[in-house]
Amino acid sequence: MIQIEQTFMDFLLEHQERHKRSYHFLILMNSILNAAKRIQFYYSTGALRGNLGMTGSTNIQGEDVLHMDMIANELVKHSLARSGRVVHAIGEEEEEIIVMNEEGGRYFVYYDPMDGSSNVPHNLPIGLLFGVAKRALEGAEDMHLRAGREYIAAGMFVIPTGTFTIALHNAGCWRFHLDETFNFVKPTSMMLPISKKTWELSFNSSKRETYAPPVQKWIAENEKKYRFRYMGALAGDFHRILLNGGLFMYPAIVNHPDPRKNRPQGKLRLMYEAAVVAFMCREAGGGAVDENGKPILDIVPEKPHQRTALYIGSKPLVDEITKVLKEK
Ligand code: AFP
Repeated sequence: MIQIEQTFMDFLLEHQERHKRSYHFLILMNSILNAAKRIQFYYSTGALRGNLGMTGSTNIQGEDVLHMDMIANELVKHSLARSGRVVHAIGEEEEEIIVMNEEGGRYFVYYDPMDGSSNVPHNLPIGLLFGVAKRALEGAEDMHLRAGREYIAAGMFVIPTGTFTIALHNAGCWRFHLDETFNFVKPTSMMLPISKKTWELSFNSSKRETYAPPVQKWIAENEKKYRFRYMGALAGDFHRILLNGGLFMYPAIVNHPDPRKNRPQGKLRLMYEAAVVAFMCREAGGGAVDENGKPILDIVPEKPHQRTALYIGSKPLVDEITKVLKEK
């Protein structure tokens, strides 16, 4: 008898039918999977095709745009539009809200098509991050920007490793792996480990002196207790935290020797970076807060590319750092 692995779409179909939900979400997720597979292909062949370089232009975030940023963004936008299920989308490379099917669309999608672009020239892991929220099906839809707690799903593809992790509202956090038939298969439930044995700390150590002194003090008192790992791509670093436990931090920059380089509002983008991993972390039994110790999922965005500080991971460590942040 041959071993036939359960695919993500099998898994999602069962989930939708178990909860007597529509097939619209399957069609949306299929479009996101198509985009991820195409990004995986372009990135894996990037060096051969000469696509790992710069375009010479800068994006809304003031960052240099890579060819792969553009390619990934085009692939995601194309797939979402083709699904016909998206009211509007917000993407890291797009200044404005991307209006798609305002009449017939059912979902809002927030995405970072190429997270960790500093790894691209080295063909090292990058991420496709996405969050999904649903429009009001009864009554008028006010098109407000959704807080993380309103998301119905959030996920990330770590490319080119072929891993896909998705969380569904009140239905857990699941990891899938790309098989030889280019299907994501073998659903594995992800829960942050209780035992501290494998816990890790992850932050940009070269910036620690620019963090708030109480945060620096907490790091100095705790860093010898845990392994340190940092790859400079949220998707990759959070991918590790989900399996090993611990704490990933991208604190506010408030103590930079050059005050113009301070970032009291944080660096990471709220809607398509922080809220995405925070939603997944909640479903995996963890927590996530901002620089004031406020739950990331409770932050109501005022603008699409709003930034935030992020402290995310195992609940006991998040509770510890929340206490420090609230007392500062
Ligand atoms: P890009 O996607 O713009 O490269 O930014 C990556 C990121 O938003 C996030 O993935 C990393 O955790 C963080 O920035 C890395 O920032 P540093 O290079 O300052 O450590």
